[in-house]
Amino acid sequence: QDLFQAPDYYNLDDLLTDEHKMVRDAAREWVKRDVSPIIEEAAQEAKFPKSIIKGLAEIGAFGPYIPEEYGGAGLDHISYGLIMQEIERGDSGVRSTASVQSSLVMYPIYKYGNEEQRKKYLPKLASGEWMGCFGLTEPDHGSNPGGMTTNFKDKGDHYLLNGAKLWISNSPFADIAVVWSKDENGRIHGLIVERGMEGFSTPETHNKWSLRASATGELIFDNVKVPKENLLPNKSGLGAPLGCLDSARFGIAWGTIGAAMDCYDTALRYSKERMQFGKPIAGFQLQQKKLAEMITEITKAQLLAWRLGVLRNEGKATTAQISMAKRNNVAMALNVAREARQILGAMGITGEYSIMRHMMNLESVITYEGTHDIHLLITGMDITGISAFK
Ligand code: TGC
Ligand code: FAD
Repeated sequence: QDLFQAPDYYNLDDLLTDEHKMVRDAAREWVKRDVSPIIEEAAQEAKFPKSIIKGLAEIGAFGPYIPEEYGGAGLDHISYGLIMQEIERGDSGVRSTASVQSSLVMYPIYKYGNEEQRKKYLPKLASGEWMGCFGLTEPDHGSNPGGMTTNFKDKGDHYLLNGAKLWISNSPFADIAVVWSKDENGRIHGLIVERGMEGFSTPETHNKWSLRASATGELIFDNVKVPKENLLPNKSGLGAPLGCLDSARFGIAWGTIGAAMDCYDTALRYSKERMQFGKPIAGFQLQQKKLAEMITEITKAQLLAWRLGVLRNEGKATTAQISMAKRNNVAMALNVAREARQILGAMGITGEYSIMRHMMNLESVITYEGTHDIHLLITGMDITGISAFK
């Protein structure tokens, strides 16, 4: 791990500013020092390593692009992407924690919340003192969140919330949840639900073979009285949660490059050292094909992410462009992980190396934040003008 080199086959560093490189290198150093040594054991034990929360906050992973006046790091979107890339080089589950906190909890509070809500929640979320989660998916509504049944009723001085969310990252330990639910007219709104509110529970989901170092769970609302001041007032409708997903999917498009880089780097080094038939396996054409295709795909993914970052900084990146990059880069990383694992032979299935863990993690990443199929259909809808969902 200490020898990790991020492949930069097309000199993409030349496209980055000094600030980008500084932010990325700080994240990389932290991952090497504080994540890589502990993450395999955490994954084996299926425990979220809470010790890393402070470090995540220190490298600016909680709200990188949220303005400094609210405790964020005030960086641009490429910096956000680079931080996600470095974290996911360590583990997709750790990146999940950062994605959720930044894009799915801080972003909606910043964008759709009022000034009191921003001041109350954002600084504590940026420092990691409070952790958040994002409740959109329900047991019967995953790809189609617009069909959600979680709902709230206006009871005069409070809202009464009922329903359930499933597959929620960070829910078992989160202090607050941004919950999407329908009002009496069927309109979707965001509510901030706080741990400790009566009728609110967050049971953990066990037996995952993927993202084992990330805690996943349910959100159950049984007549929860939510104060009226906890409703996010500035946007409603399905577009509100979907806007948050744009930000999280952007981070995943970058993050998965990190997982792919780690797999490639590990496989390249292993192939140069592992001798069979009297020579390093790196000398066999079949292994060179795998490695050459990996670096080609990583390089293409880097270019896609960088350009998307420029567009996002300019406020021009569309949902469909983000979908294309999320879909392409996750699939790329999963393919790289599968090929890299084979290069390591039997060693590839052990926890001595990170590849199998990345591979299993990426099976979640290709499903969450919109499945591989859904992103293809978003592209299809964009280029044809016809929705396959209606
Ligand atoms: P559709 O009719 O297309 O849109 C409904 C309304 O929303 C507007 N809209 C957007 N607004 C802002 N930003 C966007 N990206 C938007 N996309 C759409 C749209 O204009 C419309 O507005 P209006 O005013 O006309 O009502 O909606 P649909 O019901 O047909 O669904 C479209 C579809 C299938 C693409 C969407 O539902 C979707 O993306 N489904 C996938 C669900 C998903 O990604 N869930 C993710 C849950 S969170 C998660 O997985 C976290 S994992 C975190 C981790 O650990 O890292
Ligand atoms: P389904 O929607 O049931 O899809 C099943 C299959 O059908 C998929 O292959 C899908 O592509 C396909 N399919 C569905 N609709 C169509 C269609 N119209 N056309 C063609 N094929 C279709 N959600 C949150 O809200 N917050 C979180 O923090 C969160 N964290 C997660 C963490 C993990 C580890 C996982 C695994 C999931 C998480 N999710 C979270 C949920 C995630 O977003 C959903 O799993 C995802 O959106 C897919 O929903 P589903 O699992 O219900 O699959």
